[in-house]
Amino acid sequence: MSVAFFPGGAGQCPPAPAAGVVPAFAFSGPVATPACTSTGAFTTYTVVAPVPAATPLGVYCAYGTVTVTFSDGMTLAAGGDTTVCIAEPAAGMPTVPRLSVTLLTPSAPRLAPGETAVARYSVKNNDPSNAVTVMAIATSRQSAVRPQGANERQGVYSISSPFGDDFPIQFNPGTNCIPLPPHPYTQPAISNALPVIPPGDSNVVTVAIRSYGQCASGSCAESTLAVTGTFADGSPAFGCAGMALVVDTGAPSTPCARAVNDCNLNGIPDALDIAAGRSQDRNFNAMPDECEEIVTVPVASSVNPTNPLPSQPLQVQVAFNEAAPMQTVWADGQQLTRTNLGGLPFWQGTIPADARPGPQTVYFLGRDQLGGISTFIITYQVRLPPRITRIFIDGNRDAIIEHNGTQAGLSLFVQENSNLSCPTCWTNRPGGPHASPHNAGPASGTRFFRLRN
Ligand SMILES: [Ca+2]
Ligand SMILES: [Ca+2]
Repeated sequence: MSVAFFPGGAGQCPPAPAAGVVPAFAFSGPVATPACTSTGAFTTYTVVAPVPAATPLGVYCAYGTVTVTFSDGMTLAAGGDTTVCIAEPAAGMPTVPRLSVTLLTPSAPRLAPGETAVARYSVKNNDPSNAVTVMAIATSRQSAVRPQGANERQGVYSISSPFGDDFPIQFNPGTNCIPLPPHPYTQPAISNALPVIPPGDSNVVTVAIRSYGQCASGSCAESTLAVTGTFADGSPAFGCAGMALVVDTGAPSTPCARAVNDCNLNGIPDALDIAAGRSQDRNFNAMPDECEEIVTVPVASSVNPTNPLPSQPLQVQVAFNEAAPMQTVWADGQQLTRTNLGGLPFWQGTIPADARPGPQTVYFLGRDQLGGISTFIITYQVRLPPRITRIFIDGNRDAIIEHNGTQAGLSLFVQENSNLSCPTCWTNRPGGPHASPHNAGPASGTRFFRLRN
Protein backbone atom coordinates (compact mmCIF):
# COMPACT_ATOMS: atom_id res chain seq x y z
CA MET A 1 0.00 0.00 0.00
CA SER A 2 1.30 3.43 -0.88
CA VAL A 3 -0.02 6.93 -0.22
CA ALA A 4 1.21 10.04 -2.05
CA PHE A 5 0.31 13.57 -0.98
CA PHE A 6 -0.03 16.40 -3.51
CA PRO A 7 -1.03 20.05 -2.89
CA GLY A 8 -4.83 20.33 -3.19
CA GLY A 9 -7.56 22.92 -2.78
CA ALA A 10 -11.19 23.42 -1.84
CA GLY A 11 -13.62 20.83 -3.22
CA GLN A 12 -12.92 17.41 -4.63
CA CYS A 13 -9.44 16.11 -5.34
CA PRO A 14 -8.72 15.99 -9.09
CA PRO A 15 -7.74 12.68 -10.73
CA ALA A 16 -4.40 11.39 -9.47
CA PRO A 17 -1.36 13.00 -11.15
CA ALA A 18 0.44 10.92 -13.77
CA ALA A 19 3.19 8.55 -12.69
CA GLY A 20 6.44 10.46 -12.45
CA VAL A 21 4.94 13.64 -10.98
CA VAL A 22 6.79 14.11 -7.72
CA PRO A 23 4.49 14.30 -4.67
CA ALA A 24 5.00 16.70 -1.75
CA PHE A 25 5.63 13.59 0.33
CA ALA A 26 4.75 9.93 0.23
CA PHE A 27 4.60 6.77 2.29
CA SER A 28 4.53 3.10 1.37
CA GLY A 29 4.79 -0.25 3.06
CA PRO A 30 3.36 -3.78 3.11
CA VAL A 31 0.02 -4.56 4.74
CA ALA A 32 -1.57 -7.84 5.75
CA THR A 33 -3.38 -9.90 3.11
CA PRO A 34 -7.05 -8.89 3.02
CA ALA A 35 -9.76 -11.22 4.27
CA CYS A 36 -11.48 -13.14 1.49
CA THR A 37 -14.95 -14.65 1.47
CA SER A 38 -17.30 -15.79 -1.27
CA THR A 39 -19.66 -12.93 -0.50
CA GLY A 40 -16.94 -10.28 -0.40
CA ALA A 41 -15.39 -9.12 2.83
CA PHE A 42 -14.35 -5.60 3.74
CA THR A 43 -10.90 -5.09 5.16
CA THR A 44 -10.07 -1.76 6.77
CA TYR A 45 -6.46 -0.64 6.89
CA THR A 46 -5.12 2.26 8.86
CA VAL A 47 -2.05 3.91 7.37
CA VAL A 48 0.03 6.30 9.45
CA ALA A 49 1.95 8.51 7.04
CA PRO A 50 4.55 10.74 8.74
CA VAL A 51 4.54 14.36 7.57
CA PRO A 52 8.08 15.69 6.96
CA ALA A 53 8.89 18.67 9.20
CA ALA A 54 9.40 21.15 6.33
CA THR A 55 6.03 20.42 4.64
CA PRO A 56 4.18 23.69 3.91
CA LEU A 57 0.78 24.19 5.57
CA GLY A 58 -2.26 23.73 3.38
CA VAL A 59 -4.81 21.37 1.87
CA TYR A 60 -3.43 18.18 0.35
CA CYS A 61 -4.96 15.42 -1.73
CA ALA A 62 -3.79 12.00 -0.55
CA TYR A 63 -3.86 9.28 -3.23
CA GLY A 64 -3.65 5.74 -1.92
CA THR A 65 -2.88 2.68 -4.02
CA VAL A 66 -3.15 -0.94 -2.98
CA THR A 67 -1.36 -3.46 -5.17
CA VAL A 68 -2.12 -7.13 -4.68
CA THR A 69 0.13 -9.84 -6.10
CA PHE A 70 -1.46 -13.26 -6.50
CA SER A 71 0.50 -16.51 -6.23
CA ASP A 72 0.43 -16.94 -10.03
CA GLY A 73 2.18 -13.59 -10.47
CA MET A 74 -0.88 -11.60 -11.56
CA THR A 75 -1.20 -8.20 -9.92
CA LEU A 76 -4.23 -6.00 -9.38
CA ALA A 77 -4.11 -2.39 -8.22
CA ALA A 78 -6.88 -0.20 -6.87
CA GLY A 79 -6.78 3.34 -5.59
CA GLY A 80 -8.65 5.97 -3.69
CA ASP A 81 -8.10 9.49 -2.45
CA THR A 82 -9.03 11.80 0.34
CA THR A 83 -8.38 15.36 1.48
CA VAL A 84 -5.89 16.04 4.25
CA CYS A 85 -5.21 19.43 5.85
CA ILE A 86 -1.82 20.21 7.34
CA ALA A 87 -2.62 23.05 9.72
CA GLU A 88 -0.60 25.32 11.94
CA PRO A 89 -0.40 24.28 15.60
CA ALA A 90 -2.11 26.23 18.37
CA ALA A 91 0.16 28.57 20.34
CA GLY A 92 2.18 26.57 22.87
CA MET A 93 0.59 23.24 21.79
CA PRO A 94 2.69 21.77 18.97
CA THR A 95 0.51 18.64 18.57
CA VAL A 96 -2.84 20.48 18.49
CA PRO A 97 -4.06 22.24 15.33
CA ARG A 98 -5.07 25.88 15.85
CA LEU A 99 -8.41 24.95 14.25
CA SER A 100 -9.26 21.26 14.47
CA VAL A 101 -11.95 19.37 12.56
CA THR A 102 -12.71 15.93 14.01
CA LEU A 103 -15.15 13.32 12.79
CA LEU A 104 -17.16 12.17 15.82
CA THR A 105 -19.11 9.39 14.08
CA PRO A 106 -17.78 6.20 12.38
CA SER A 107 -15.52 6.89 9.39
CA ALA A 108 -16.96 4.22 7.08
CA PRO A 109 -20.44 3.16 8.23
CA ARG A 110 -21.92 0.19 6.33
CA LEU A 111 -25.64 0.60 5.89
CA ALA A 112 -28.47 -0.91 3.86
CA PRO A 113 -29.04 0.53 0.36
CA GLY A 114 -31.14 3.67 0.48
CA GLU A 115 -30.11 4.42 4.07
CA THR A 116 -29.01 7.79 5.39
CA ALA A 117 -25.76 8.10 7.34
CA VAL A 118 -25.31 11.13 9.55
CA ALA A 119 -21.75 12.36 10.00
CA ARG A 120 -21.04 14.69 12.91
CA TYR A 121 -17.90 16.79 12.97
CA SER A 122 -16.51 18.83 15.82
CA VAL A 123 -14.97 22.14 14.71
CA LYS A 124 -12.83 23.37 17.61
CA ASN A 125 -11.03 26.68 17.98
CA ASN A 126 -7.87 25.83 19.93
CA ASP A 127 -6.54 29.37 19.81
CA PRO A 128 -6.30 30.74 23.40
CA SER A 129 -7.23 34.32 22.54
CA ASN A 130 -8.71 34.74 19.05
CA ALA A 131 -12.28 33.95 17.98
CA VAL A 132 -12.67 32.41 14.53
CA THR A 133 -15.25 32.98 11.79
CA VAL A 134 -15.67 29.95 9.55
CA MET A 135 -17.66 28.50 6.68
CA ALA A 136 -18.21 24.73 6.33
CA ILE A 137 -18.06 23.26 2.80
CA ALA A 138 -19.23 19.66 2.27
CA THR A 139 -18.81 17.49 -0.82
CA SER A 140 -19.79 14.00 -1.89
CA ARG A 141 -18.35 11.81 -4.58
CA GLN A 142 -19.18 8.36 -5.82
CA SER A 143 -15.98 6.44 -5.28
CA ALA A 144 -16.83 2.77 -5.93
CA VAL A 145 -16.94 2.63 -9.69
CA ARG A 146 -16.53 -0.34 -11.98
CA PRO A 147 -12.84 -1.23 -12.19
CA GLN A 148 -10.65 -0.61 -15.21
CA GLY A 149 -10.94 -3.48 -17.63
CA ALA A 150 -14.31 -4.60 -16.32
CA ASN A 151 -15.73 -6.31 -19.38
CA GLU A 152 -19.22 -7.45 -18.60
CA ARG A 153 -21.25 -8.09 -21.72
CA GLN A 154 -24.39 -6.67 -20.20
CA GLY A 155 -25.37 -3.57 -18.34
CA VAL A 156 -24.76 -3.11 -14.69
CA TYR A 157 -26.23 -0.39 -12.64
CA SER A 158 -26.15 -1.66 -9.13
CA ILE A 159 -22.52 -0.69 -8.56
CA SER A 160 -23.39 2.80 -9.87
CA SER A 161 -22.66 4.82 -12.93
CA PRO A 162 -19.02 5.94 -13.03
CA PHE A 163 -20.21 9.12 -14.79
CA GLY A 164 -22.27 10.76 -12.11
CA ASP A 165 -24.00 8.96 -9.30
CA ASP A 166 -22.78 10.84 -6.29
CA PHE A 167 -24.74 10.13 -3.15
CA PRO A 168 -26.67 13.28 -2.15
CA ILE A 169 -25.67 15.18 0.99
CA GLN A 170 -27.38 17.74 3.19
CA PHE A 171 -26.51 19.81 6.25
CA ASN A 172 -28.63 19.30 9.38
CA PRO A 173 -31.10 16.75 7.95
CA GLY A 174 -33.13 16.37 11.10
CA THR A 175 -35.08 13.12 11.09
CA ASN A 176 -36.06 13.26 7.39
CA CYS A 177 -34.71 10.95 4.68
CA ILE A 178 -32.66 13.01 2.22
CA PRO A 179 -34.64 13.20 -1.06
CA LEU A 180 -32.98 11.11 -3.77
CA PRO A 181 -32.24 13.07 -6.98
CA PRO A 182 -32.85 11.76 -10.52
CA HIS A 183 -29.98 9.94 -12.23
CA PRO A 184 -27.34 10.64 -13.26
CA TYR A 185 -26.47 13.00 -10.43
CA THR A 186 -23.42 15.09 -9.64
CA GLN A 187 -23.41 16.50 -6.13
CA PRO A 188 -22.18 20.12 -6.05
CA ALA A 189 -20.28 21.37 -3.01
CA ILE A 190 -22.65 22.81 -0.40
CA SER A 191 -21.73 25.39 2.23
CA ASN A 192 -23.00 26.49 5.58
CA ALA A 193 -21.85 29.53 7.58
CA LEU A 194 -21.12 28.64 11.23
CA PRO A 195 -21.59 30.93 14.23
CA VAL A 196 -18.39 32.67 15.37
CA ILE A 197 -16.45 30.22 17.56
CA PRO A 198 -14.92 31.89 20.68
CA PRO A 199 -11.38 30.91 21.83
CA GLY A 200 -11.33 27.37 23.22
CA ASP A 201 -14.91 26.71 22.09
CA SER A 202 -16.27 24.31 19.50
CA ASN A 203 -19.23 23.77 17.20
CA VAL A 204 -20.74 20.56 15.83
CA VAL A 205 -21.49 20.33 12.10
CA THR A 206 -23.87 17.61 10.88
CA VAL A 207 -23.78 16.34 7.29
CA ALA A 208 -26.06 13.54 6.13
CA ILE A 209 -25.40 11.34 3.09
CA ARG A 210 -27.75 8.83 1.51
CA SER A 211 -27.21 5.96 -0.92
CA TYR A 212 -29.66 4.83 -3.60
CA GLY A 213 -31.98 1.90 -3.17
CA GLN A 214 -30.52 0.20 -6.26
CA CYS A 215 -26.98 0.10 -4.82
CA ALA A 216 -25.38 -3.30 -4.32
CA SER A 217 -22.94 -4.21 -1.56
CA GLY A 218 -19.70 -2.32 -2.03
CA SER A 219 -21.24 0.81 -3.50
CA CYS A 220 -19.62 3.71 -1.76
CA ALA A 221 -19.44 7.49 -1.75
CA GLU A 222 -17.07 9.63 0.23
CA SER A 223 -17.99 12.93 1.80
CA THR A 224 -15.48 15.49 2.96
CA LEU A 225 -15.96 18.52 5.14
CA ALA A 226 -13.61 21.47 4.71
CA VAL A 227 -13.77 24.43 7.08
CA THR A 228 -12.20 27.72 6.05
CA GLY A 229 -12.28 31.15 7.63
CA THR A 230 -10.36 33.79 9.51
CA PHE A 231 -9.14 34.23 13.08
CA ALA A 232 -9.83 37.55 14.79
CA ASP A 233 -6.18 38.54 14.26
CA GLY A 234 -6.71 38.26 10.49
CA SER A 235 -4.78 35.03 9.95
CA PRO A 236 -6.38 32.25 7.88
CA ALA A 237 -8.09 29.26 9.50
CA PHE A 238 -8.71 25.93 7.84
CA GLY A 239 -9.22 22.28 8.62
CA CYS A 240 -10.85 19.21 7.09
CA ALA A 241 -12.06 15.69 7.72
CA GLY A 242 -14.06 13.13 5.83
CA MET A 243 -16.03 9.90 5.87
CA ALA A 244 -17.45 7.36 3.44
CA LEU A 245 -20.81 5.62 3.29
CA VAL A 246 -20.50 1.97 2.25
CA VAL A 247 -23.58 0.06 1.11
CA ASP A 248 -24.16 -3.39 2.57
CA THR A 249 -27.28 -5.30 1.48
CA GLY A 250 -26.84 -7.49 4.58
CA ALA A 251 -27.42 -4.57 6.94
CA PRO A 252 -30.90 -4.10 8.43
CA SER A 253 -33.16 -1.65 6.60
CA THR A 254 -34.96 1.19 8.34
CA PRO A 255 -38.18 2.62 6.86
CA CYS A 256 -36.04 5.18 5.00
CA ALA A 257 -34.13 2.44 3.17
CA ARG A 258 -37.03 0.04 2.68
CA ALA A 259 -38.95 2.76 0.87
CA VAL A 260 -36.41 2.64 -1.96
CA ASN A 261 -34.67 -0.76 -1.84
CA ASP A 262 -37.60 -3.21 -1.73
CA CYS A 263 -40.03 -2.16 -4.45
CA ASN A 264 -41.40 -5.71 -4.82
CA LEU A 265 -42.11 -5.88 -1.09
CA ASN A 266 -40.61 -9.32 -0.48
CA GLY A 267 -38.51 -8.12 2.44
CA ILE A 268 -35.24 -8.58 0.52
CA PRO A 269 -33.15 -5.73 -0.96
CA ASP A 270 -33.90 -5.58 -4.68
CA ALA A 271 -30.18 -5.74 -5.57
CA LEU A 272 -30.19 -9.26 -4.06
CA ASP A 273 -33.42 -10.20 -5.89
CA ILE A 274 -31.76 -9.35 -9.21
CA ALA A 275 -28.43 -10.98 -8.32
CA ALA A 276 -30.22 -14.21 -7.38
CA GLY A 277 -32.39 -14.20 -10.53
CA ARG A 278 -35.64 -13.89 -8.56
CA SER A 279 -36.31 -10.68 -10.49
CA GLN A 280 -35.57 -9.77 -14.09
CA ASP A 281 -33.73 -6.56 -14.92
CA ARG A 282 -33.85 -6.29 -18.71
CA ASN A 283 -33.04 -2.59 -18.72
CA PHE A 284 -30.10 -3.00 -16.32
CA ASN A 285 -31.17 -0.23 -13.96
CA ALA A 286 -30.96 -2.43 -10.85
CA MET A 287 -34.69 -2.10 -10.28
CA PRO A 288 -36.74 -5.30 -10.62
CA ASP A 289 -38.73 -5.04 -13.84
CA GLU A 290 -41.95 -6.07 -12.09
CA CYS A 291 -41.82 -2.70 -10.29
CA GLU A 292 -41.63 -0.75 -13.55
CA GLU A 293 -44.69 -0.03 -15.62
CA ILE A 294 -42.65 0.52 -18.79
CA VAL A 295 -39.27 -1.15 -19.36
CA THR A 296 -37.20 0.49 -22.10
CA VAL A 297 -34.80 -2.23 -23.21
CA PRO A 298 -31.50 -1.72 -25.06
CA VAL A 299 -31.72 -3.56 -28.41
CA ALA A 300 -28.54 -2.71 -30.37
CA SER A 301 -25.18 -1.05 -29.85
CA SER A 302 -21.82 -0.63 -31.53
CA VAL A 303 -18.39 0.86 -31.02
CA ASN A 304 -15.99 1.60 -33.87
CA PRO A 305 -13.11 0.89 -33.98
CA THR A 306 -13.12 -1.94 -31.48
CA ASN A 307 -9.32 -1.87 -31.11
CA PRO A 308 -8.39 1.83 -30.88
CA LEU A 309 -5.15 3.39 -29.78
CA PRO A 310 -5.29 5.16 -26.40
CA SER A 311 -7.64 8.22 -26.47
CA GLN A 312 -8.45 7.71 -30.17
CA PRO A 313 -11.99 8.91 -31.13
CA LEU A 314 -14.66 6.19 -30.97
CA GLN A 315 -17.93 6.24 -32.90
CA VAL A 316 -20.60 4.82 -30.61
CA GLN A 317 -24.24 3.96 -31.25
CA VAL A 318 -27.01 2.55 -29.14
CA ALA A 319 -30.72 1.89 -29.70
CA PHE A 320 -33.49 1.15 -27.23
CA ASN A 321 -36.93 -0.23 -27.95
CA GLU A 322 -38.19 3.17 -26.71
CA ALA A 323 -41.24 1.70 -25.03
CA ALA A 324 -41.18 5.17 -23.57
CA PRO A 325 -39.34 7.67 -25.82
CA MET A 326 -35.80 8.38 -24.64
CA GLN A 327 -35.11 11.91 -23.49
CA THR A 328 -31.33 11.83 -23.03
CA VAL A 329 -28.72 9.16 -23.70
CA TRP A 330 -25.11 9.29 -22.56
CA ALA A 331 -22.05 7.23 -23.46
CA ASP A 332 -19.34 7.38 -20.81
CA GLY A 333 -21.04 10.49 -19.43
CA GLN A 334 -21.20 12.33 -22.78
CA GLN A 335 -24.57 13.14 -24.36
CA LEU A 336 -25.39 11.40 -27.64
CA THR A 337 -27.42 12.72 -30.58
CA ARG A 338 -30.72 11.20 -31.63
CA THR A 339 -30.94 10.07 -35.24
CA ASN A 340 -32.96 7.64 -37.35
CA LEU A 341 -31.90 4.46 -39.06
CA GLY A 342 -34.61 2.83 -41.18
CA GLY A 343 -37.28 4.62 -39.20
CA LEU A 344 -35.89 3.46 -35.85
CA PRO A 345 -34.44 5.90 -33.35
CA PHE A 346 -30.68 5.55 -32.79
CA TRP A 347 -28.38 7.49 -30.51
CA GLN A 348 -24.85 8.18 -31.66
CA GLY A 349 -21.79 10.25 -30.92
CA THR A 350 -18.01 10.39 -30.73
CA ILE A 351 -16.20 9.81 -27.45
CA PRO A 352 -12.50 9.35 -26.69
CA ALA A 353 -11.23 5.83 -26.12
CA ASP A 354 -9.82 5.15 -22.68
CA ALA A 355 -6.22 6.31 -22.28
CA ARG A 356 -5.27 2.99 -20.66
CA PRO A 357 -4.39 -0.05 -22.78
CA GLY A 358 -6.40 -3.22 -22.24
CA PRO A 359 -10.08 -4.20 -22.18
CA GLN A 360 -12.34 -1.19 -21.69
CA THR A 361 -16.06 -0.46 -21.81
CA VAL A 362 -18.52 2.04 -23.21
CA TYR A 363 -21.15 2.70 -20.57
CA PHE A 364 -24.47 3.73 -22.11
CA LEU A 365 -27.04 5.36 -19.86
CA GLY A 366 -30.44 6.44 -21.13
CA ARG A 367 -33.22 8.34 -19.39
CA ASP A 368 -36.68 8.16 -20.90
CA GLN A 369 -39.32 10.87 -20.85
CA LEU A 370 -41.00 9.27 -17.84
CA GLY A 371 -37.75 9.40 -15.84
CA GLY A 372 -36.99 5.67 -16.18
CA ILE A 373 -33.38 4.70 -16.80
CA SER A 374 -31.77 1.99 -18.82
CA THR A 375 -28.10 1.06 -19.20
CA PHE A 376 -25.95 -1.05 -21.44
CA ILE A 377 -22.27 -1.88 -21.68
CA ILE A 378 -20.15 -2.86 -24.66
CA THR A 379 -16.47 -3.62 -24.72
CA TYR A 380 -13.46 -2.64 -26.78
CA GLN A 381 -9.75 -3.25 -26.55
CA VAL A 382 -7.24 -0.38 -26.34
CA ARG A 383 -4.00 -1.33 -28.10
CA LEU A 384 -0.59 -0.46 -26.81
CA PRO A 385 0.89 2.32 -28.92
CA PRO A 386 3.98 1.13 -30.83
CA ARG A 387 7.26 1.75 -29.06
CA ILE A 388 10.85 1.73 -30.25
CA THR A 389 12.51 -1.06 -28.30
CA ARG A 390 16.10 -0.92 -29.59
CA ILE A 391 18.32 1.12 -31.94
CA PHE A 392 21.68 -0.30 -32.99
CA ILE A 393 24.26 -0.47 -35.80
CA ASP A 394 24.44 -3.93 -37.37
CA GLY A 395 27.35 -5.73 -39.12
CA ASN A 396 26.60 -3.90 -42.39
CA ARG A 397 26.83 -0.59 -40.53
CA ASP A 398 23.10 -0.12 -41.05
CA ALA A 399 21.19 1.69 -38.31
CA ILE A 400 18.41 -0.64 -37.18
CA ILE A 401 15.30 0.61 -35.38
CA GLU A 402 13.43 -2.21 -33.69
CA HIS A 403 9.88 -1.69 -32.50
CA ASN A 404 6.97 -3.67 -31.13
CA GLY A 405 4.27 -2.18 -33.39
CA THR A 406 2.98 -5.51 -34.62
CA GLN A 407 -0.76 -5.02 -34.32
CA ALA A 408 -2.79 -6.08 -37.35
CA GLY A 409 -3.90 -3.22 -39.56
CA LEU A 410 -1.23 -0.81 -38.35
CA SER A 411 1.52 0.40 -40.71
CA LEU A 412 4.61 2.08 -39.33
CA PHE A 413 6.71 4.44 -41.39
CA VAL A 414 10.18 5.74 -40.72
CA GLN A 415 10.09 9.51 -40.75
CA GLU A 416 13.00 11.91 -40.98
CA ASN A 417 13.46 15.45 -39.72
CA SER A 418 16.47 17.69 -39.29
CA ASN A 419 14.77 19.98 -36.82
CA LEU A 420 13.09 18.52 -33.71
CA SER A 421 11.43 21.84 -32.89
CA CYS A 422 9.50 21.80 -36.18
CA PRO A 423 6.57 19.41 -35.60
CA THR A 424 5.32 19.67 -39.21
CA CYS A 425 8.71 18.98 -40.82
CA TRP A 426 8.60 15.19 -40.52
CA THR A 427 8.65 13.43 -43.89
CA ASN A 428 8.15 9.76 -44.63
CA ARG A 429 11.29 8.00 -45.80
CA PRO A 430 10.79 6.18 -49.10
CA GLY A 431 10.59 2.43 -49.09
CA GLY A 432 7.22 1.94 -47.41
CA PRO A 433 6.31 0.72 -43.98
CA HIS A 434 9.01 -0.80 -41.80
CA ALA A 435 11.81 0.10 -44.20
CA SER A 436 14.06 2.97 -45.07
CA PRO A 437 17.15 3.16 -47.32
CA HIS A 438 20.25 2.88 -45.18
CA ASN A 439 21.69 5.81 -47.09
CA ALA A 440 19.41 8.38 -45.52
CA GLY A 441 20.83 11.51 -47.17
CA PRO A 442 23.81 13.83 -47.02
CA ALA A 443 26.40 12.89 -44.46
CA SER A 444 26.58 16.33 -42.91
CA GLY A 445 24.15 17.68 -40.33
CA THR A 446 22.09 15.98 -37.63
CA ARG A 447 18.98 14.13 -38.69
CA PHE A 448 16.36 12.47 -36.50
CA PHE A 449 14.29 9.41 -37.28
CA ARG A 450 11.11 8.17 -35.70
CA LEU A 451 8.37 5.64 -36.29
CA ARG A 452 4.94 6.96 -37.20
CA ASN A 453 1.79 5.00 -37.93
CA1 LIG B 1 -37.10 -6.92 -2.88
CA1 LIG C 1 -35.27 -2.94 -14.30
